[in-house]
Amino acid sequence: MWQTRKAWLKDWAAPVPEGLHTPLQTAEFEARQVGAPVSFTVDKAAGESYTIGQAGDGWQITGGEAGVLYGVYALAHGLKTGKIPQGRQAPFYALRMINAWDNMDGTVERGYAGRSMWFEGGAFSYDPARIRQLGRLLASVGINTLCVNNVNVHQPAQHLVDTLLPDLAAFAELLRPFGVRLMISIDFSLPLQYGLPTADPMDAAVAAWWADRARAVWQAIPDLAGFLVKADSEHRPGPNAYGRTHAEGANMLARAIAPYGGVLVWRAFVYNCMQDWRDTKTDRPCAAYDLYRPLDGQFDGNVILQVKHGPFDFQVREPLSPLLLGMKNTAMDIEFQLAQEYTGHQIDLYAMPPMWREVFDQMGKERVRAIAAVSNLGRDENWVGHPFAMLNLFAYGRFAWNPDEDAEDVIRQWVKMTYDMCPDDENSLMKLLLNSRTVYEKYTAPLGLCWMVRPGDHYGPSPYGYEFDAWGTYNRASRDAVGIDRTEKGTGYAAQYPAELKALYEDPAQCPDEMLLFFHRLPYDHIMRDGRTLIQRIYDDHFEGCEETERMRDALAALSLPEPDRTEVMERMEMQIANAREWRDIVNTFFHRFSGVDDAQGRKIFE
Ligand code: GCV
Repeated sequence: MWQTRKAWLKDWAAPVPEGLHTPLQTAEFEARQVGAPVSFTVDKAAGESYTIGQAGDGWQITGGEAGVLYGVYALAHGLKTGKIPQGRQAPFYALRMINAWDNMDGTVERGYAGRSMWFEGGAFSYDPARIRQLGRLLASVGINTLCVNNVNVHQPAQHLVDTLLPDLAAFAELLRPFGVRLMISIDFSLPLQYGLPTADPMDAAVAAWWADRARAVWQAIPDLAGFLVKADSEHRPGPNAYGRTHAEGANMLARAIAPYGGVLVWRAFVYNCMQDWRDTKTDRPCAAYDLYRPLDGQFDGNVILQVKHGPFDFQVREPLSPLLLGMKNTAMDIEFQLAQEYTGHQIDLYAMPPMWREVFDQMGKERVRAIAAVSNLGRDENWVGHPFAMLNLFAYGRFAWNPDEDAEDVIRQWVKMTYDMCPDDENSLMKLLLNSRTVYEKYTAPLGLCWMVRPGDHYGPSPYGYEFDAWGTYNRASRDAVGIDRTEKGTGYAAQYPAELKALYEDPAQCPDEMLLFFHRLPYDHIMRDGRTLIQRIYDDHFEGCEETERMRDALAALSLPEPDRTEVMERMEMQIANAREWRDIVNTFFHRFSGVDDAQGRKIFE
């Protein structure tokens, strides 16, 4: 059970009792575990903010209704890490979401931590004690919204807006005392299932149908946060079928839910997934900007356009989505993926804070109004499959609250709160995690090339697996060169960026190495900034990345990790090493066969 494991909530290991109804009651309960008296002053106007002060031999927390709960968790964390927040603390983003891709049959799309925690057999099915602990888990890192069902809405999740409403309401009730509100994913074509001849957003009967549904939904769950919609994306229905724009589609839904304060989160993950690989003009990364930029300013005030952080799909390395820089008059949120779909399936280590730091530094935190992340949680005893994958959930909460967080500092906090280790071990684990993304990147897809992953499950190497497919996912490796020219002379993608960035990316001599093959098609003998050839750099990264996984194993083995984490971590490390070897050998052989160039250091490359 969770209670017996070492985790950052280990001081909060007692089960959460039934009968808590408000965040204040939860705060009062949690305060009993702090080990010193805590008193609360609630000022409703303070919302989610809080201030922690000393009061005699105890503590005084002042804040809004949810704020006092965040305050008590912050106090507990601070006592553990030695850093109690000073002064008034308030979240930078008001909407801090987890998007669960849970299906009602109990499966989790791209889930690597077991089955759904709340769905099974086409119905809600859960252990209420576990859901209360989920509430604590989310609240303790400041997450305030959970979208319960997959953006790919399969039956019977369509009934979340009618016959399943009582079940949804009961589920919402369990999370409400933790300040966590629900959201649901809806299917744009739903009116068709209910006998309407069309789902055209400009049809008055369709709009009335949605308005009626919204009334019923908010009557059952008055604090529902809103609807999340994947439309015209990967065969999902949407407004395009009726010749309508995405602004028209989103606004119709937004107007239905506006009277109840609902937000309409509309995903911008739209591209042609039926592309002919022979077509070299269509370039998938261009798609979202081409579609949405002309609609800038046309969305209603309660629409939030949800944009994945990169223009493809959570690849190991992508540049920032140009949409995030280009939409000046549209409320947006940025979407991250905690589920490690392309980043090692919660088997391989991939700590995300360094990536998020880069994203916020490049984008500017003000560019988006909210933040979302695809969940990495499941029914597994340790919630996340790999014990260290919890770091990503924790760190996501931290960045959602304060996007100025420092990656190293967040990782260190998580280590401190999770394990009782000597400072040397703490440091060594922190460094290993901080470096884990670079290691993963080295042994997988080189220099910003994407999609070298096995089609379907997206684990392990398959350099040509997506090459002749319809998904717009090509590296176009040949005897002479690899990569796609995305400059103005090529697909023009780089021109979607502001001038300064465009200039940087357009010039192979300035383009950051890690993005080089994302923006350029280059010959294998292209000389990199450090003097190595492109092909040698590919070989070196793959050999080094693989060797580094072995060094990671040795470093981990030397740590004083508690059981069962130690066994789980070491088992997964062996799987990671095997995966890294597979990547190294397949990618190196792939490029050796094309280029005919031998490794300058004479290391083993298979024929
Ligand atoms: C939920 C990728 C994933 C899909 C996912 C989709 C999305 O294509 O592979 O599983 O579907 O992204 O974000 O909608």
